Amino acid sequence: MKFVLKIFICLVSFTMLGAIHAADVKVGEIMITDPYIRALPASSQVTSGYLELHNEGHDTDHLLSAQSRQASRIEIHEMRMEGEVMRMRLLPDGLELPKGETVSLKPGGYHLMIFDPANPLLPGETFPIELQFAKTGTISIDFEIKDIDNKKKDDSDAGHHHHKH
Ligand SMILES: [Cu+2]
Repeated sequence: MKFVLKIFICLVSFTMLGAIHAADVKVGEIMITDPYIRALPASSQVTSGYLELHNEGHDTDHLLSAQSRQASRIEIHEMRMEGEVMRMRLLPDGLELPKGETVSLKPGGYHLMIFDPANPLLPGETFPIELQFAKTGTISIDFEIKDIDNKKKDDSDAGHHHHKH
């Protein structure tokens, strides 16, 4: 089953709060907005990645997996409340991307779990991740490294600190 993937990349930069924001990227029918990972101290062995995926096509697509040449592995995770406990779990089948809808990977919800990222993760630099989609194929994205803990001290994503593998 071979096919030639025609890639149309549309770069749209825009400003937010006066700063240059990460570019949107469109490949096939998938629009990717604001891809970033969490900057962490050099001793950290795991961090998380976030982005928005908008499926502009007429069919459901799936984010199946992700990897990076700068990490030992990447998993697709879900974080949610079970009773009063915030829990995180691996989504072995990835994420469904219904047609016409936006699926957000964000702190406290879906995220990419990045194991053994190459250090240091310096804010303002980028981190390459390849995303595999069922229909769209592979998309390579440079995720911006952001020091989000400095901006949101009481981030509800703190459950990551208890995450062990
Ligand atoms: Cu996780």
